[in-house]
Amino acid sequence: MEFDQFMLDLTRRNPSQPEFHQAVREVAEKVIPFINTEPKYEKARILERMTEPDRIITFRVCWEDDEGNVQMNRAYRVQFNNAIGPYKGGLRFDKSVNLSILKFLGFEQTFKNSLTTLPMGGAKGGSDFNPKGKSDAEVMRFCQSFMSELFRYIGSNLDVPAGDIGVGAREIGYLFGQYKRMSGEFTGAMTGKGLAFGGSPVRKESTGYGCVYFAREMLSKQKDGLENKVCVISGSGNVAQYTAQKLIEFGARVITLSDRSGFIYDPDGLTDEKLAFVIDLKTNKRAKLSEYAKEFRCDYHPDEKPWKVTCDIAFPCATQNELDEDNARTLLGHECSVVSEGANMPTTYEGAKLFEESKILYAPGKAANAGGVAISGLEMTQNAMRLNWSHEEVDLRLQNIMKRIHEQCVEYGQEKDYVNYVKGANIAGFVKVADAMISYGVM
Ligand code: NDP
Ligand code: 2IT
Repeated sequence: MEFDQFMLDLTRRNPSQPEFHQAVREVAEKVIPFINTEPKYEKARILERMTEPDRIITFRVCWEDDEGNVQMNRAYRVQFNNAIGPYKGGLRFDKSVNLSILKFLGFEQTFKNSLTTLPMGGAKGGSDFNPKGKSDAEVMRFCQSFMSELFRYIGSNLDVPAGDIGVGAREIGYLFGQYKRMSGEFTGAMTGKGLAFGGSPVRKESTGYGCVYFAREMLSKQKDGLENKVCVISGSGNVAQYTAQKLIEFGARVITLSDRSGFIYDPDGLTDEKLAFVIDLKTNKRAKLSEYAKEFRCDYHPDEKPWKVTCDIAFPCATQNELDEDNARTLLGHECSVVSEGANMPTTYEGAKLFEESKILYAPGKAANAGGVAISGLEMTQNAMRLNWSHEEVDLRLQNIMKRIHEQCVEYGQEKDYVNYVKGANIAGFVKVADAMISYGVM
């Protein structure tokens, strides 16, 4: 199988989808050399089949704003692959949402879910609805209208959505409430639910905690740890908040957070108290991070990203392509030696190449942020059993899952003098899905 020809065919078949091309390129680069040593995958054309979604559902969402104006958005569910379990993946509400972004996310999700060791296929969905500045009532009407259409395509054994950018506890509540009403049943057809209605302990914290647990695994293989490490985090939403919380608990120093309007630089480091302020500011007040700089008298850098700040470890936890080649070069120049991606594909193709070539500990999102969907998988398990585990039990399972993901990356990514985590994650994620697809024959 030839990489250039494969990518040419893919880009021809999917024009104007740069994020999707980028996600496939990063996988294909690692998986094609592997396929060339295992002829059964090429014969069954597994990679071609894995890069074509099972189906894409797209629909109109109409809703009324508080002034009585009719508003319209476009929404999607990309059901990418259900070879190893029901479709599973988040919903994103952001003005930037388009098919290229959701296809990249659904494709990544298939590999990530395979790595969790749990039985989940890959999917992603969302809408170009922009929740910024909307009232709770407007968000509720949008969510109800969105789910009135989506409900017929999801279900606890079919497709189980969850949150992502712009979809947090508030939105999941409205969406699940409408699902329950439309379907006439209470089933675990969504995850990230509130603890009062079938949610799992630790789900809210799981992506961030998992991302830190993964960094701990990488460091511990080098006989190192997180204590006293200086950490730069981007984002200040769900993933960034709980990445920061776990780092503080482990004795690391978190000196930045960011949002769309800039970043804060707090050289003393965040504390639990400062973090509680951030969580309230971003989750309840939905305000800007500049308020933090005012409250705690630290530097605020408007319209900038935090990558110029000297650190030992970087945790990009905001969005795709937020860390480019120049940023990567700056980080490496400052001797940053660990990058653990909380966001999905936060590093550009060129930036990721630099990290790989430098042989630092570089964990791609599909490995490092898999803790979120892993606990979603455990939420499904608990819903099916109709009982709930304790916080401690779920957290322990999360730590074990991140350990197993790390082991799989090492198994497939060990090179002579270092572990190539990108290679390891891509091949390990591929093998399980590919073998299942081969078992089913041609379909
Ligand atoms: P949230 O909506 O809770 O937070 C997103 C954060 O990123 C906010 O601080 C937001 O800024 C910032 N951000 C979003 N878009 C941009 C942009 N274009 N430029 C700069 N900053 C931006 O989302 P999550 O924390 O849930 O998701 C963050 C990332 O993690 C995403 O890549 C997501 O796909 C990934 N992820 C999430 C999981 C989860 O369980 N939630 C699981 C695995 C991965 P502002 O506050 O200004 O809006
Ligand atoms: O990107 C992701 O893994 C998520 N947004 C979480 C998906 C999920 O189903 O919990």
